[in-house]
Amino acid sequence: MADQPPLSLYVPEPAVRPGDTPDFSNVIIPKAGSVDRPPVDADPESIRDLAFSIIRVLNRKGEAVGPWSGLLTPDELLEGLKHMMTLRAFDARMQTAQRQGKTSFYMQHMGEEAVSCAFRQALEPGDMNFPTYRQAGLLIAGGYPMVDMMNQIYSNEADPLKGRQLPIMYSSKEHGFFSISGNLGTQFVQAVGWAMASAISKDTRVAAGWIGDGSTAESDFHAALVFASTYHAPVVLNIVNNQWAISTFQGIARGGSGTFAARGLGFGIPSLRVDGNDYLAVHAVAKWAVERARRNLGPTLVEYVTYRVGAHSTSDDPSAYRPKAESDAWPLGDPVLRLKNHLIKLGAWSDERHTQAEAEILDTVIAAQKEAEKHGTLHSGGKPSTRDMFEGVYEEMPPHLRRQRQQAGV
Ligand SMILES: Cc1ncc(C[n+]2csc(CCOP(=O)(O)OP(=O)(O)O)c2C)c(N)n1
Ligand SMILES: [Mg+2]
Repeated sequence: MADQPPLSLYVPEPAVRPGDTPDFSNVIIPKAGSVDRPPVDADPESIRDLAFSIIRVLNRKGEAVGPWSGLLTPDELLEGLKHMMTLRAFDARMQTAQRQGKTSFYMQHMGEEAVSCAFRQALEPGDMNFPTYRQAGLLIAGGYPMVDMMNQIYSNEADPLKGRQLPIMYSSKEHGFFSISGNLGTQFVQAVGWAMASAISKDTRVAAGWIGDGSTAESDFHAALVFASTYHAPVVLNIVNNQWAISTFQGIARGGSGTFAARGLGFGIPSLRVDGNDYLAVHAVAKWAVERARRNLGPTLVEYVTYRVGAHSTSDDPSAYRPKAESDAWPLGDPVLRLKNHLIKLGAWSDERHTQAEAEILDTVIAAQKEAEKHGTLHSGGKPSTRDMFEGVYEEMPPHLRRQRQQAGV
């Protein structure tokens, strides 16, 4: 073997680094309306190309085109626009609140608002999401009170989770939002397990699992695909490819070729890629996948192609690892602007009405914030009581906790 060149490993590298010109030439974007819409019971073998393309509805002129269009009325689209605008305004206020020391930690959704807001509209009451910290749009679009989210962010006396979770790790069974697990990847196995339980108990509710591009490298991702495909679990498996996993570019988890969606093909799972910044496309694909689950046709894997515009969290500074202007160069645009332009094109909206709606939404968010701050913020006002720490976990408190509570004198 002495005449063989030495072996070496391939280590994927991002195309550009801080100071370089952004380069998204590797993101191949098909024309809006150009990807087929197969029937939901299509043979997975016959739709393999959907894992390598990008389903898009809104074209550059703001028109909705092609076989995935036409599912939502102008009123429903307007509602969707307001959900995304609310999430964006909420994020901006909470980001500032963190800088003001009112909370320890916050994570924004900037640029990814369409993914969770539009997906939520494809579900029925009783369906269950297993989300990550980047899907608060499921709650905003699902009608969960903003003030409850803020109470948790502030860890105040009205925190619905009583200080047991990180500020943004919400939980609401009634809103189909399973407690966020901090250990990424677990959402996928939990969603598949919940979906299997729903089928075993002959229920009609379906589940949705959520994972980021980086987290698909966790073994839980693959284990979930094994169980979902073997038992045809009624679950939608969502991969949000926002190009970054903190400072790690998506090519590390994906490897040098293929797509995240294509990982489902080896399991025989119908796998689709969709423009994550196109509210209409996200909703149409979500509907397709949810219908498959509901009709007992089994799992669907969906990759949302999007971009994380903001920092990973309030503890992160992206200028250390990517060009400052990279988000401006992202070729799929801004989801809020794209839906706004579509509604203007339909004659259902205008710049003036948009500006007015922005002001009204900001007022609503500020009012919720004032209400939450009456109950305290991180360093001032009321806190969850020490007694609360012992409640709400066990139906009947075990003896060791009773002893500890006595020792704490509460
Ligand atoms: C099992 C596990 N490993 C590591 C972390 C630390 N961590 C938190 S967020 C994150 C990046 C995740 O990136 P991605 O999956 O792409 O999701 P995104 O934040 O982009 O939505 C990491 C590594 C974690 N929470 N859980
Ligand atoms: Mg990511």
